[in-house]
Amino acid sequence: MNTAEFFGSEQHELAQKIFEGQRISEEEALKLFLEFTPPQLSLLATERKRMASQDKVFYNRNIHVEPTNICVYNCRFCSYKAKSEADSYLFSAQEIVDKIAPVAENITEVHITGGVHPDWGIHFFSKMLRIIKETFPKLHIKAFTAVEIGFMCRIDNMGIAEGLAALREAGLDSMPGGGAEIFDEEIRLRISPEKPSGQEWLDINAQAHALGIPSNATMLFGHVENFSQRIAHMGALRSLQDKSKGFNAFIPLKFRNRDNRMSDIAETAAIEDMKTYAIARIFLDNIFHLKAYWPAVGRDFAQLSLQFGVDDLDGTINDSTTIYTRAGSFENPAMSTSELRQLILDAGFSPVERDSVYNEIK
Ligand code: V47
Ligand code: SF4
Repeated sequence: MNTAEFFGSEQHELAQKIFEGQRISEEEALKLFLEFTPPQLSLLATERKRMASQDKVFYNRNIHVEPTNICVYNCRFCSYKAKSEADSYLFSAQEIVDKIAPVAENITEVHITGGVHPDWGIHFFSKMLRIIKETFPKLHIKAFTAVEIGFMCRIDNMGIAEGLAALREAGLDSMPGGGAEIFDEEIRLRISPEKPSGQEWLDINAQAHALGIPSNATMLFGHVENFSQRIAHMGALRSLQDKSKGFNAFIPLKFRNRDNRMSDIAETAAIEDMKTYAIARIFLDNIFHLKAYWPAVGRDFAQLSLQFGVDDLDGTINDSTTIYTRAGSFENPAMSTSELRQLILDAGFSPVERDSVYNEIK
C-alpha cells in the first residue's frame, strides 16, 4: 500500500504537508483529531519525531520533591493539597537536603514543585534554593511553576522579573511546566476558578525565557475541554515559543479522576490520549521534546506513547510524587535506569540519557 492509499484522498494532502515538515494550522490540527485514524497519526507523529530526535528517546535521573502540600488555591481536579491541618506539611531546606542526600550521587536533577503556600515568598524560597545548591552544586535545580512564582512575588511585593532574578541568583536553573492547565478562560474558571489566568502563566514564562531561564509547558486534558480548546492551548504555546524559544518540552497531562472534586468525570480512553500526543508532536513544531510523564500514566501507557511522537520519559524518580498517587496512579514511582532503558529498547527506540537541558550524557 502506498501513502496515498494509506491516507485516502481526503487526508492525503495534509499528510503530505506533515511529511514535508511544514507547519500546520489550528484548523488542520482539528482535522487530525476528527478525521485521521490512530495508525495514520502514529505514522505522521513518528515521522515528525524522527525529524526532531531521530530514533532517540531521552530519559534523565532525577528526584521529585514537593516542599509543601498546603495551597491557597482550590483547583477542582486536584487531589494533592492538604485536606486538613493534620494532613499538611512544609519541609525545611534541611529536610529537603536530607531527602536528596541518599540519591545525590546517582541523579543529575532535582525537580521541586508543590502547593502554593500562603505565607512564603521569594525570600523564603531563595534561601531554600541556596542551601540546596550549596550542598549539591552539581545538581540542576528545576523548581517552581509560573503559578508558584507569581504568588511568591506577590507575597514579597516584587515584580516578576525581579523575583525570577532572585531565584536564579539563589540557584534556580529552570522551571517545570505545571500550572498551565488549559488556557481557555471559560474552562479554566470551571476547573480552577481561583488560579491566575492562562495569560499570566504565559507572561511569567516569557519573562523567565527573556532572563535565560528555560521551562517546560504542560496541558491538563481529558476533563471538560473540547479538541478545539486543546489546540488553542497548544497554539498559544507555539506563538510564545516562536518569540521566546525557552520551552524545552511539552507534557500533556491526562486528567486522573480519583479523590478529587471532578471524580464524576470519566477518564479518557488510551487511544484518545495517544491521538493527543501525536497531534501535539505534529502541531508543536518548535518545541522539540514531547514528554510522557510515566509515574502519572503508568509504564505500559508511557511505552505505547513512544509510537505516537513522544521522545522523552521523565526520569528514574526516587520519591513519592503524591500529586499523582492520590489522583489514581498506582505505580510505584521509581524505575531503575536499566528498566527504563529496556522499556525504550522494547518499543524500538534507542535510550539516551540527557541532562536537564537535553544535552546527551554519554
Ligand atoms: O499543574 C493535578 C497536574 C500538574 C491532576 O515540567 C493533575 O518536567 C492529572 O506539571 N490529574 C503538576 N493531572 C505536575 C507537572 C509536571 C509533572 C511532571 C513533569 C513536569 C515537568 C511537570 O499536575 C498540575 C496539574 O496540571 N494535575 N491534579 C489530576 N487529578
Ligand atoms: Fe494548588 Fe496546584 Fe492543587 Fe491547584 S493543582 S490546588 S495550585 S496544588
